[in-house]
Amino acid sequence: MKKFFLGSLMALMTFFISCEKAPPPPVAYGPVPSERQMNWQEMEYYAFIHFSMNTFTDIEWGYGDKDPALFNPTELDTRQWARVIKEAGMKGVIVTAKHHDGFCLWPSEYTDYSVKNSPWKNGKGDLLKELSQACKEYGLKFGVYLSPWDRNHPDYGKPEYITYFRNQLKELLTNYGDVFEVWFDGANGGSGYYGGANENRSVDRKTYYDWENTYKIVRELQPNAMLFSDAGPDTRWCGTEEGWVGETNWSTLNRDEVWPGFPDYQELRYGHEDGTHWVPAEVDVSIRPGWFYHQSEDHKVKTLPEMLDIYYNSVGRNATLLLNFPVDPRGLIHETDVERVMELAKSLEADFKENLAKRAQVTASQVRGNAKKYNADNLTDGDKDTYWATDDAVTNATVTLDFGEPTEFNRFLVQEYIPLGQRVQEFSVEALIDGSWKELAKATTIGYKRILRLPTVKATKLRVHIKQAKACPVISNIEVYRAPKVYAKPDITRNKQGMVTIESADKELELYYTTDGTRPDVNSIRFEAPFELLGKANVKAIAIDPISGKKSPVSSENFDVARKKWQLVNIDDENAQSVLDGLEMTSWGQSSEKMPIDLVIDLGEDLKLKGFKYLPDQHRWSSGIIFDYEFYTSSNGNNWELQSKGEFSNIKNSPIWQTKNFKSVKARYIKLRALRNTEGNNKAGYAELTVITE
Ligand code: FUL
Repeated sequence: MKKFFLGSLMALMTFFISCEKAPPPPVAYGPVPSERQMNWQEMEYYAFIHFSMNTFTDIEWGYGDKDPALFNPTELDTRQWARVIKEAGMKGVIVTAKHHDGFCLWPSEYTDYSVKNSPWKNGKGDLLKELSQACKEYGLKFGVYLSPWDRNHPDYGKPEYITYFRNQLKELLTNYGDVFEVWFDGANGGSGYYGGANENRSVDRKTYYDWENTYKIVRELQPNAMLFSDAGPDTRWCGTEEGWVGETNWSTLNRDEVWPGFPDYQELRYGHEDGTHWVPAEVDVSIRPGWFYHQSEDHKVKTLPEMLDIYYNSVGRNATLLLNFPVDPRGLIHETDVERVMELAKSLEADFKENLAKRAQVTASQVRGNAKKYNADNLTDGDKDTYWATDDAVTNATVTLDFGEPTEFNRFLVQEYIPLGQRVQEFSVEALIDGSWKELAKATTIGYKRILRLPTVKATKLRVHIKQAKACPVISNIEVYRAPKVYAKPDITRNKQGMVTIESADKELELYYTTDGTRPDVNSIRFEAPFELLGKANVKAIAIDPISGKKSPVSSENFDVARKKWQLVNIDDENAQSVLDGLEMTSWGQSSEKMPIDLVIDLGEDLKLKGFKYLPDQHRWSSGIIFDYEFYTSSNGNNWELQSKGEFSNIKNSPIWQTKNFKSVKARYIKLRALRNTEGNNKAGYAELTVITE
């Protein structure tokens, strides 16, 4: 009897628990994503390909007047692109079907300015067909960039052009299978060939394209395709091409106040907190300085630490990442770019290898209606459709992850359940270390995904404190990782004053150096602050993990005498100091009525010289790269002796350090004379100039 009674009681309890009356889910707050936007957001990381006539003419913006015969890739292989993209962990690709110069990568029925008049495959090729097929083979989504601005078309600026533009759009949307995104560039109107008119044509960017009706074509032919422009409507530009979006990044936008080319475009980096529409940001950035391939940028492919920053500052800040490969004139993604993107893939795989949150017990300071349905363990169940939520009135709450034992971590990932809107305005992450709570990070928005890189700590608990939200927090996922360190070669620089700085991409590594050319190790001098080094020296540096002893590769810099006493003669422009500051990315230039242009320097003392080194301006739009030069020395600044003369061979394609040696001579003044630059105009630019002494 007793047994029976107990059994019935248990059954009754189970019955009550399973019938627990959970309160209804929170009501959606503000604008929310459409299904199309949701699917796209989950792609997170996909590729951009810039490949067109510009690849063969070595420019970024074609004028629209180049002969299609120039388009002639010799090894074009879209399957190589797809393979690299897939192996790099990306989910799709967007290709420049037509860039501003109007040249089409497909044999459009509506123009002759396309691959059909190029030697590639005897005019029988269709690059979009090949790429869309390769995408199918590799399981990638396919997208198109169609430039609204067309510097080739005779009708650009007139109503007829809109018909042409829409006809092209229809071709792209009907002949190549599913399209996941259509990319409309914001750069619009200006000078161009325009069928031979060679003139300036400006358009009213708000009205000329009648976007509403253009968008309708996309909705009708490809209902799942995302529409990109500065202003959306589905995804917006992030307001920079450097590879980041604001730490505060709202997916909402006052969409009707924004249009391509609107002057406050920097707002796009942050979104509008109370925006009227859901228009999440996409971060577009190139793996090299330019969007198109230039041999001169072969040495400027972004480094692994830079690539990691891009990933964490885009995907890690509630945006998607659209990473560009400038395909080279062979028609391949360049080897260096492949190597780099694979290094990134490997690093990310290591960073997110084991989700430590799965080991933790998760509890919250408050659970909506105390109902199991909204419990904190939904945060680690791997199901994106379950979430933790609080009562409507609660906008300040904590979630605690108890690891049960001291656990090392340095990455924190959190996701809001965005089908109910973006809510969180402010949160922090704390850790229980040796019995006391320590704040590791303060942050603002979350959105679809937020990833924080934290200092490495060993803690038994992690606590997320949602400090402020626009409505009760609704969080679907939390992950915690222990990412390995980044062992990149340290950077060594010396400024004009002779102060040497050594920097490591990973701030948790210790730095050691030598100045006598020997290999540095833990017994060498530890770098803690810039140190003075006035004489000639070879500085070598290494970054070492103090715990495991693991080491970075060694970096090495050869410095000659410091430029502390040097003075630029007859130049009172402050910016000119860039020539002597030891930083490769700062530069200065002079222009004149005609060549030659001289740069004269007083070394402040007699030195025994046997050569000089010149680094041209390293910027994307650099000007004044000196090609033909003469180099003089003088003991008094009046009588000059020619020491070296000639050209900086291949400097246009490879703008790296140029070293010239000459017979040893004692001098106090030097003069670099620019006779001709790579553009044939009257400019001379410099990132750095230094000497080689005896
Ligand atoms: C810009 C264009 O002008 C560049 O050439 C490039 O296509 C980039 C993705 O967008 O606005």
